[in-house]
Amino acid sequence: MRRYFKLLLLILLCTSLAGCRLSRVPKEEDNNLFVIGFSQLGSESDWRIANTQSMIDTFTNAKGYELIVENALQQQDNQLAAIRRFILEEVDMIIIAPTTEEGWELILTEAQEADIPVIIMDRSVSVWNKDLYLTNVGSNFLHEGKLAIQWLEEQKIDTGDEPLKIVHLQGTYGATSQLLRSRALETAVNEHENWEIISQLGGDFTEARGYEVMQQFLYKNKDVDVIYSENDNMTFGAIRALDEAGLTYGPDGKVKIITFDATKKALQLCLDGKIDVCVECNPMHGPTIEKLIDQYRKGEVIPKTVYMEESIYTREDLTQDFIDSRGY
Ligand code: GYE
Repeated sequence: MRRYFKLLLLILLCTSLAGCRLSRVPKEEDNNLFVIGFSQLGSESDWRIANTQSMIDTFTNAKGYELIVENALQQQDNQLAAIRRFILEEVDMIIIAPTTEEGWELILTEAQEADIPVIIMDRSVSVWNKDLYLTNVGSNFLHEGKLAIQWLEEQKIDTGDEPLKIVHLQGTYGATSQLLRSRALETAVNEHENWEIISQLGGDFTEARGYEVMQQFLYKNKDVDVIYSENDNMTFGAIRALDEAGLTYGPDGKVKIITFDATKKALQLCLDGKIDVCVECNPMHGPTIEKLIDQYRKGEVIPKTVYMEESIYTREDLTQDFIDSRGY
C-alpha cells in the first residue's frame, strides 16, 4: 500500500516533468511478487550479455519474482538514477553490478534508510561500512590473474637476452575486474627480471576499443611476445589488429594470447589455435544469487563474499562437444 501511494505521488510528479519516465508501472496483481530492481552496468561484452540473461532466466514471474532490469551503458550516473527510481518504487531488493568501485556510499545509505536490502554482484564496491550491502557475489579476480601468470611462467618462453615483451590490454579503469587482473600482472612483472610491460592500453572491456588501441600500437611497434587481455571482447578486437598487421599468434604463432572470461567464441578460438589460454570468469550469477536470497528471506545468515566456480582452458583441455554444449 505504502508503495502504491508513493507511486501515485511519483506519477503526479512525472506529469509535471517533461522527459521523466517510469521504468515500471505497478499492477495490483504484482503484490505477491518479490520485486527486484537490478542495475546492470552495461552490455559491453559477451560476458555481460550472458550475465544479464542468467538473471532474467532465474528471476521469473513463475518463480514469484519480478525483475526490473536497468542497463546503465557503462555510466555510474545512470546506475545512481536507476537505483533512486528503485528506492522510490519501494522494490523488495536491489541488485547492483557496479561499473567501478568508488562512489557508492551515499546511494547505499539511501537504500539502507529506505529499508531495502542490496546485493552487489560481479565487481565490488569500496565502502567503509560493509553493512550497507548483504553480500557480494562475484569472481576472485586476483586468483584469475594469478592463474594466467602461473600459465605464463610454465611456458618458459626463451627470449634470449631480450626481455619478454608484454602488451597489457586493460578493462574499464577502476572496475574490480580491471584492478585485480592488472595487479596480478604488475606484481608478477616486478618479480620476473626479464618480464616487461611494454604498453598498457585502455580497452574499456569492448571489442571496438580493443581493436582501436591495439591497431594504433602495432603501427609503431610489432615486437610483441605476449598480449595479456583483461577480457575476451578486447581480445577479439586485438586479434583483428594482429591479422591486419600480419602477425602470427596462438600456440603455433609468435604472439602468445592470454584472455579472461572463456566465453564460447574465445574457447572456439582457443581450440582453433588462435588463443593460448582462456581464464574462465563465470557469468552465471542468477542461480547462486537466488539461493542466497532464499536463505536471506528465511532469516538465515549469508556469507559476505561468495565466489563463482572457475577454471582455466588451453587447447589441450577443449573438445568441440564441450564448447558446443556451453551456454555462453
Ligand atoms: O570480464 C568483462 C566484462 O567484471 C567480470 O566485465 C566482469 C568483466 C568481464 O565486461 O567481459
